[in-house]
Amino acid sequence: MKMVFRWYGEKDTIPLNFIKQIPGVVGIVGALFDVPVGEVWPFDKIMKLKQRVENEGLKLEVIESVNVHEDIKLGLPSREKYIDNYIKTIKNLSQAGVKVVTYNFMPIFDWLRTNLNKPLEDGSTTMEYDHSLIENINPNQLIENVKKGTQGFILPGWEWDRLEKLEKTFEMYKNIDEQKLFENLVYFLERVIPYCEKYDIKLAIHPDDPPWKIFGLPRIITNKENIEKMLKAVDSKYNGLALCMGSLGANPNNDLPGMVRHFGEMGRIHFAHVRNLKITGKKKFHETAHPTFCGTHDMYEIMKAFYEIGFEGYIRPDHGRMIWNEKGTPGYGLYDRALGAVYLQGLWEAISKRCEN
Ligand SMILES: [Mn+2]
Repeated sequence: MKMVFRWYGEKDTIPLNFIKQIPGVVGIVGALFDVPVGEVWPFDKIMKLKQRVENEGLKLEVIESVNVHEDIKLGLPSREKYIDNYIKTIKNLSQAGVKVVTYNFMPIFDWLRTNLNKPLEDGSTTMEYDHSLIENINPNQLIENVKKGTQGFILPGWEWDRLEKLEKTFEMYKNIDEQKLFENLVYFLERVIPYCEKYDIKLAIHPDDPPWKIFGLPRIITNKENIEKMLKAVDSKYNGLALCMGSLGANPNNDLPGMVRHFGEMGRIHFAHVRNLKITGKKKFHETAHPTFCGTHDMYEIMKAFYEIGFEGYIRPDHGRMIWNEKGTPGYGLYDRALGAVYLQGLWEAISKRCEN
């Protein structure tokens, strides 16, 4: 297991040398945030980021994310150009020493919350999702709420320009059901995976967050069955997973340690987000600190599953609360994620010593 930490580049409120000071963190999970979705990531820009990260004694082996252009998800003829660009980006990343590239295949929206600043009893704030609120507002209102909630900080996965054309995009998804979206994903993978094999880049899909339909849009990476179907459709170890415990864990029917064991034994988990959350109702949850007692999921059992499959990939702590008056991107402050990184390593050490003796 290699512990890594997400970093948003020069606009991040957290300096790289602070990340370096978190015990056990060996690298950052990065991206180029100024290249529009669908365009090729220039090699020199990737190298500049790599150099910057390596100057601080950290590694840049995981990218999150190279986002997939909407035309690929929609299966439009223009997808060919965007897939060609994706392949060129894969090649450039490979030449810069990157090992894993994360992406997702969620229509229009990336991860979604209804409150980015929910106060908890201890005075910290966290992100919450309540499906009943989504049912009563239109997507434009939701976007406005999210925008306000960020308090001016960057929000990963949310491209405001793109979201301005929302009605038109929704119209285009009218005839895209789960089956069609799945076919478009397979088409993309069939074109890209041979190049991932050639350039030795593991492609890792992030599950849909939350793992159910929103605003009538299809979601296809939400549970063991549909993940299995996706892995088998293009049966290469380069077609793998960025298994996010937080995303999948919002549905209490998902057996998280079981999924780690199952997909781990298939050799298809390349990257994992490990965090906790608290389910508080039907399709309602908020994020919590990482330890087991803070939320719904048993983090010991999750880490034990990773240990037992002999996991050698990358793990990062995921969304944290905002604590100690920190201001920054919701879910991506320094303090709570640093506590998470150390806690997960504590579990790992205890599990490994117990198993060895
Ligand atoms: Mn995640």
